[in-house]
Amino acid sequence: MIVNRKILTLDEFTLQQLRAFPSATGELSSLLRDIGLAAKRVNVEVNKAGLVDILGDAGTINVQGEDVKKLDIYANNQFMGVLQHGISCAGIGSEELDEVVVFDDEVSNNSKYVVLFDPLDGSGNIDVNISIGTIFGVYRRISKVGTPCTAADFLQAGNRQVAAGYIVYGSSTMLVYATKRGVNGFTLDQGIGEFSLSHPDIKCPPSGRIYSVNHGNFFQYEKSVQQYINVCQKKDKTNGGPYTQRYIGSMVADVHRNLLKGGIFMYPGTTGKPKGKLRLLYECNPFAFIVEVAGGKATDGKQRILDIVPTELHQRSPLFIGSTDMMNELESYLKEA
Ligand code: AHM
Repeated sequence: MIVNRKILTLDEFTLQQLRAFPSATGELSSLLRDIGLAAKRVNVEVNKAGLVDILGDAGTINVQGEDVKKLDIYANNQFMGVLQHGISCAGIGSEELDEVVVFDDEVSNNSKYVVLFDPLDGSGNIDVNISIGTIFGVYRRISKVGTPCTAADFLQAGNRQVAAGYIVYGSSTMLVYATKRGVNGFTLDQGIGEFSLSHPDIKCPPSGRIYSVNHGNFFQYEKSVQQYINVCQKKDKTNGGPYTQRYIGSMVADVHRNLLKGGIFMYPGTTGKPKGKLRLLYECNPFAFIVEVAGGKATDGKQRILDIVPTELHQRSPLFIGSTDMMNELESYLKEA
């Protein structure tokens, strides 16, 4: 008798995917399960924020020169911890850490993956109860399996990711991950404490009506970006509009919404910061991978995000990402410029 399982947990889903590839080792599935575990732990603490003394600054400044919140440190330690004690990861790079961490023990040295993550993105929003998130990208290492991983393993172009995902700690907590085969979303079922498949095979609608950008920086954007924003504001029934502007200031939540509903998210360079604010390895690459697998596009305004070969761990990049039709229209302005 075959029991009809309508809702699969994250573990069941990854195992089911494995069954389709009898030669697969299960390392990636195990890594995703580790990430799911860390996400559940972070979720518990995020939900306590306000009740216990986990808010506020930890009194240190991270490598980006920003104040580090206590919950950032907690999240960083949880994700690093599960990956270090798991069996699938040779080392990690984190937005919170100056340098990569090479795990360098027998099991880790024999693992074929490295992971780059932003443990708590949008953390400026923690103390006002707005959605925040974790973002991660998984790469197959280029150094020899059996040896400690190296810095070069972390400086690969985003198109070398084998998987990427994010967790949004919001009105419900969701984990969304992509492999080249598709994008799937899992909602945390608090009743059983498991991520359960709620959004199978996510596709980014080719057109949308939401544009997300920090309007406060408008006069610091390049003319072509300003022109496109003006176009968004002038859309009406005659030309695919009206558009609506939605910007939470928490990238995970902003891009998650646009991925499901259709839309474009922009963090352009400004006169003061030509490369913008977002980090290529921890924020842009994972989202570019997810959105492309879902059918959308992601560029830095000049080239595909996933084709950029990084030179530094913490380098920043402008980001334009979202529904294909909206991206094409934006690109027509950027090209003219
Ligand atoms: P953080 O790493 O300090 O949390 O900053 C990243 C966040 C993104 O989630 C968001 O898209 C962006 O910063 C918002 O920046 P701004 O306030 O400049 O619009």
